[in-house]
Parts: sequence; C-alpha cells; structure tokens
Amino acid sequence: MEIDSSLNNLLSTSGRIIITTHQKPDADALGSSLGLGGVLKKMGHEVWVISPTDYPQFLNWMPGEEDVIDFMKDKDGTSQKLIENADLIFCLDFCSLSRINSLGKIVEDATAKKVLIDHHIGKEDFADFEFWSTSASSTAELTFDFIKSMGQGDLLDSSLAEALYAGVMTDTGSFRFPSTSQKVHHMVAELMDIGINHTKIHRLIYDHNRVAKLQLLGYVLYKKLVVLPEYCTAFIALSSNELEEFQFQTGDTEGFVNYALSIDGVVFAAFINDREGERRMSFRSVGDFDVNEFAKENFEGGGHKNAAGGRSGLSLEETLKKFQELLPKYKDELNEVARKEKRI
Ligand SMILES: [Mn+2]
Repeated sequence: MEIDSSLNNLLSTSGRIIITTHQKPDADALGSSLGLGGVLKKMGHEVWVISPTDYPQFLNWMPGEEDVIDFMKDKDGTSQKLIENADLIFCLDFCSLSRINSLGKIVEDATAKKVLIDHHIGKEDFADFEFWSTSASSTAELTFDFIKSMGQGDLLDSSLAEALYAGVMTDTGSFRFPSTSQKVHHMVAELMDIGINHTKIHRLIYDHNRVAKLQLLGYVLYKKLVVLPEYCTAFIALSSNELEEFQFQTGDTEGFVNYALSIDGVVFAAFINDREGERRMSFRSVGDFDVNEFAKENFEGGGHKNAAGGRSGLSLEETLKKFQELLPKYKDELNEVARKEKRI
C-alpha cells in the first residue's frame, strides 16, 4: 500500500480529523476507527470519531470509545460543525454514503479531503484517496497496512492493537472465512508482538451475554427457524414485538444468521428483523451463491459475496412473502452450489 504524497503532506501537519464509519458499527468498523484514531492523535492531530448510530455494548472496552460521538444523540449539531471544519475525513468500513444515513450528505458536502479505507463491494466515487480492496479480510487489515504505510506502526500500543485485532477477528469469523489469508495471520503475529491479549478480546466480544439475549436465541432456534430444503435455504424473522419481549439491545441478534447457515444442506441463510420502522436483513451464503448480488437486486443492499445486508420498506409479512417468492428463481443455482460444496 502506498500513500499519495499529497495525502502524506496533509498527514504531516497537524489538523482536524474526523473518522466516521457505517451505521450500527460492528467490531471491525469501530475497532478500525479507534485504532486509526489513536494513532492519528499520537501524531498530533485532533481526532473525532463520529458514529451514525449507537453500537453494541460489547464494544465499550475499546480505547477511546468513551469519546465517540453518536450522531443520533447529537441534538445541537456538533457533528455537522466538526465535519464542516475538518481538514480530513476518514470513511472506514463502508463505501457508499447511504451506509451512514443522514451523515452522508454532510460528509459529501464537506470541503475536507476524504480518505476511504474499506473492503466492501459497490464503491461509490466520493473519496479523494482510496484504500479499497474487496479481497482484504477486514477494514482493520487495511487500516493496519495504512498505519504502517504512514511509517507510524511504532505508535500502535497494545490497546490500539487490540481494537484492530477485534476487527480482523470478527470479520474473519475467528479466522475461518476464506478471506483469512497468510497476510492476516502475519498481521495477527505482529499484533501479538505488540502485546495484545487475544483471549481477553475473544471473551469481551463473544462471552458478553445477558440472560434475555440468550433466551432470545433459544426462542429463535426453537420457534422461529424456518428451513426450506428445496431451496437449500433457512431463514429467521423477528417482529418488533418479539424483540421487545426479550428487551432487545443493539447487537443481540448478531450471529443468529450463522445458526441458520450451519444447518446441513443449507447454503443460503437470511435473518430479518423489524426495528425502528424498517426491516433490516442479513444474508449469508456458502460457496458461489452471491448474496451481495441478491441483496443489491432485491433489497437495496450489498456487502460481500458471502455476507451482505439489505433493507425493505415493506411490512415484515410482505418482506417475508417477497423473500420466499424470490427463491424459485434461484432454486437451480442454490442446489448446484449445495452439491458443489457437498452440503447435500
Ligand atoms: Mn468490515
């Protein structure tokens, strides 16, 4: 990775820097933002991390998390002023301005130079500098490269390294997805040299359950999991009432879709929930069934080939109906993938 000399110039004099990331940030989004933010602060910049929305509580341990601005809670326009007065805006873990909701317009209109660091499919042209690779495991991997390319790898202390580790760990499904390259393992070795406690990070992220969250999982597996063997597909849908019944908090349903995908014979899984007036969807697949395409074509979404998100303005019932009516169109393809991947 090489950093353009004009960007290097901007980074060599201290300035006001905004880092923003996608709505409902996950460990990769927030870990990359806080890892990079910590390094930029040590370089002498003023740095603000602005999240379009809240994020799961199990990310609260990250260094600098207490200073993250939640745009949804910012009632006096602080974020807008900061963005308007920024010298540089980093856009991490997203590549389409719609992923940051109404922040998108403010970022688009800002005069600051924009730097994109991301690994999603479907990049829009809004950034002045791009560090974009869809083959990268995570934005944390690209952010680590970026920090080293600035020649500032020495500024990564163990807590910043742990934020980046959380990103690469979660986006690779704990180092099991095909994107887990040799490079990823080399990166982790370097993070371990810096002094991360990987066991602690794993526990902070995965062993962080409330009883109500586990009961919601139990309910989902017992009552809500629908398997359609004909289409090698399984899905889970939850209404807002059901979420309420289990005192839903952001992040509680993360990973539920993977249970659907783990069923023998299944190569395509969907999770749909009804929250904040919108039907949000997660799609996962095995092998060559491209959920990025599926989400893009049918549910205003996208992401990666085997993991994508989408949304629907229809009611939950209508969304489910639409989803199930689409399946016959993909039946042959799904069955072929299932045979190829030895799922059936
Ligand atoms: Mn990511």
